Amino acid sequence: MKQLAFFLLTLALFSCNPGTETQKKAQSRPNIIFIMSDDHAYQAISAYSNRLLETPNIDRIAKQGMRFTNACVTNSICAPSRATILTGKHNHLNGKIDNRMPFDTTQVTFPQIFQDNGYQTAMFGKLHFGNNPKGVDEFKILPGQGNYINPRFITNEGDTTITGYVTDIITDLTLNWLQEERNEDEPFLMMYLHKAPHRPWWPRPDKFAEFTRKQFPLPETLFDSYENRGAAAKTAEMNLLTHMMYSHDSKIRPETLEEMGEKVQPSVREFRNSFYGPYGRANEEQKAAYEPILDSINNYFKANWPGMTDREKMIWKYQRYMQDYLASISSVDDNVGRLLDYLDESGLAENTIVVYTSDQGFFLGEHGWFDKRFIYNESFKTPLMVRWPGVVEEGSVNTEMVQNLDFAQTLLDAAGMEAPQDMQGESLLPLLKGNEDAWEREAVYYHYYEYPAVHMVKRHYGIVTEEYKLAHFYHDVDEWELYDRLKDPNELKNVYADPAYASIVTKLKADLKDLRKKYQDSVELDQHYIDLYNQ
Ligand code: SGN
Ligand code: CA
Repeated sequence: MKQLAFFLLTLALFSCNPGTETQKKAQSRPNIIFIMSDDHAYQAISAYSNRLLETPNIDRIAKQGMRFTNACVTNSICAPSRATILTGKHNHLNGKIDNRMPFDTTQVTFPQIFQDNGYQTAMFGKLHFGNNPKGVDEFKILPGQGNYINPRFITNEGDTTITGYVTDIITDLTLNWLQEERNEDEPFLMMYLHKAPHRPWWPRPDKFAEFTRKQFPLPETLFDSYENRGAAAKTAEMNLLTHMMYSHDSKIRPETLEEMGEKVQPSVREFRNSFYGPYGRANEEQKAAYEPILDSINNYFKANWPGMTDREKMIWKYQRYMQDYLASISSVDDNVGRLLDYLDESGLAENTIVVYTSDQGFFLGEHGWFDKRFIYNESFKTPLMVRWPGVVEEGSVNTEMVQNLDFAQTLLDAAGMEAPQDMQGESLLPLLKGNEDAWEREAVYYHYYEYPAVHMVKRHYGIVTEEYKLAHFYHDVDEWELYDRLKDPNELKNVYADPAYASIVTKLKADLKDLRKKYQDSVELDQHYIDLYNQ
């Protein structure tokens, strides 16, 4: 009996040990799926707010992991945000201050470190740099912004065009790599990068039909007149009524506009290219699915637009905008669901970190705007959710000020790799493990550059704490703005000159100076980038 018990115990220990070891090894080298959408506002994720849309699949990541409510970017624009994510450095150091500057590929990016440490790495979707990505074994990326319909991809083996809808295709490529191409014995890093819901918001035909039947609640600040704000808000060109384009954005056919002549502005030639550029890629079968929906939008416009007041026009444009933007996200959500289902079915879910984020936030009619760029909340903040079974507590919420600057170090830390000394973020691992005491950051630094350019948002940098936001618009103008984030969450009143805030201004200015120093930004660099831009 004793002998049998001993035998069983030895067997149990023996069979247990390798299991635990494998588990440990797997836990220390988890797979990573980094999902990033383009311009996906947190206001359009139901884990944050279901005012506009249900996103049950993206919400699964939040429900089974951690949702960050104060995640933000260092510079609210596409390619710079991606450069910050990849290098773990602010744009004034990685040099990718705006969408135009080339990305310096001699820099170390975090996928390269994964690759060097025995991870398989892959990237599918939108990167936005002209250069091919480094550090990824396999990639199929959209050139520049890419296209919604029948998109072209740059790959290791040359260019290819794939028939279909971009969000579905990027997911097909991702799933195919996971199922067929990777080596099951090694961990992987997958960069799964959606183009949607970037402008000009072309949904898949079925979603287009579904969402054009919906109406959405208006944001409180849709009719903002930019009083009590600075010059930058007043001169920005991203107002729905004034700057959103009929054809390019609202899907009014150039022919409709020509027919209406004087009743619409501005010139119709501009609309033809921007409408038939993206839509002209559709084949006959695809067009047949879009046409009836385009007919109904166009017929409504023809019949009603000339008689509408400005207020009614604004509301109509907002509804058209939301219909297409949210329909595009609905496809992202379905496809994230396909990926999560596969992770569950294959058993990969258990040892895979899943991150969901966007390259920045977006205005969904708040302040009457679309687009991003500003340090103001809707564009400054970005969605962030992280699922890691057994490590991150299910359904947890974190309110700390974290940034896209932190992503590289976080993922390296999670996989047990050393981050280069010159990365400027902080690993979020303590927060992910629920150890908030280990987190000391109280303020973040922001710097936007792309001016003059589309949407005309002036250059500015600033400091943001949970309570306040102080921004300096330093180019073209010399203006400061201060917002009391707790008392004025919609950021409608610049209180910089209010004597009641004088001591706060003094303190924040000193802290901002320290932050600029800490991150090695300076007046000289500001000027350097203005000079470079003017060359
Ligand atoms: C395009 C868009 C702009 C957008 C920039 C940058 N116009 O120029 O509205 O601000 O990209 O976006 S569109 O012709 O594509 O509709 S970013 O996400 O790449 O930074
Ligand atoms: Ca973007």
